Amino acid sequence: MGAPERTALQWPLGALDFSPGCLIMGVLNVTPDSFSDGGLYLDTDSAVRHGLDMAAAGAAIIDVGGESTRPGSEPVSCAAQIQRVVPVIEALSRRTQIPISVDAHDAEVVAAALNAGAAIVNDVTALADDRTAALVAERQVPVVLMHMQGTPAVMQRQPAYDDVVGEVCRFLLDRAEKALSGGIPAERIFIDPGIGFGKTQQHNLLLLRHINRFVATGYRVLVGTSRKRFLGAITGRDRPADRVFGTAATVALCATAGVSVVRVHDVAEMRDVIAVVEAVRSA
Ligand code: PMM
Repeated sequence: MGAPERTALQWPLGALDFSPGCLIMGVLNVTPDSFSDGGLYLDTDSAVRHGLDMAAAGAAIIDVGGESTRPGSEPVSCAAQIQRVVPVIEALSRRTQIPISVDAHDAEVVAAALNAGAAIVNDVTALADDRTAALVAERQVPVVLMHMQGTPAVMQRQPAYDDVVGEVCRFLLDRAEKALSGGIPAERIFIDPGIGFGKTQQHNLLLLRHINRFVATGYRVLVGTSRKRFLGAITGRDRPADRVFGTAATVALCATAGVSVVRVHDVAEMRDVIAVVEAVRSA
């Protein structure tokens, strides 16, 4: 397969137009402990305000999560995740036209989020739970399949691969195959190499360097590098909020390579980065 076509994706609950190029998914973590925005949007009002601000700044999707997946983090109960994300998704989906995704993998949380108005499932376990896969198929929503080695609690202890790009690509193609056979059409499947999820510095860099291999699968690719630790290791910036320019470099690389969506915290800044890349690409 070649690169995915830059056309519109439509489904019963929403639409995304890829013709302008790479789209932005704005990160909205309703958690006390996410590495960058943890604790900032724990109350519904401030979370909704931030979501609307990101939409106004140019986000095409708002990604709402109720469980931190930072290295070393422990799972959060479904009930707690639901309590965090449902009021935010309900309010946001009433107040903005853009699709809301839920960053969750448990079927119970995903079902509650879809009932509250979410229109995309962002699953960092790549549909490990068959019940979640069945829900995605039944509700006819797009899904992000992300690669992770291990679980957040242990994933950074000793990440190991013989060929990180080949193995991550193979895993994502296998999961995409499984999704297809479960009734999810190819155009609704996004694949994501999972930067920082069970990867060393070198693994992250190799995945980005060869991101074109993922684009060449024909599936739409989503990449999340925003403010992550590997950028701090390169730039010497300890505070996630100081990693915006580092993030910008990766967003420029991804947009140039034909990545369909970048998941970022700094929406206005990355919108400019992408606008310039796309202007050059289409000159
Ligand atoms: N990264 C985080 C959380 N969810 N989902 C996808 N699809 N890809 C990612 O890279 C990803 C994700 C961790 O970052 P956060 O704490 O800023 O949400």
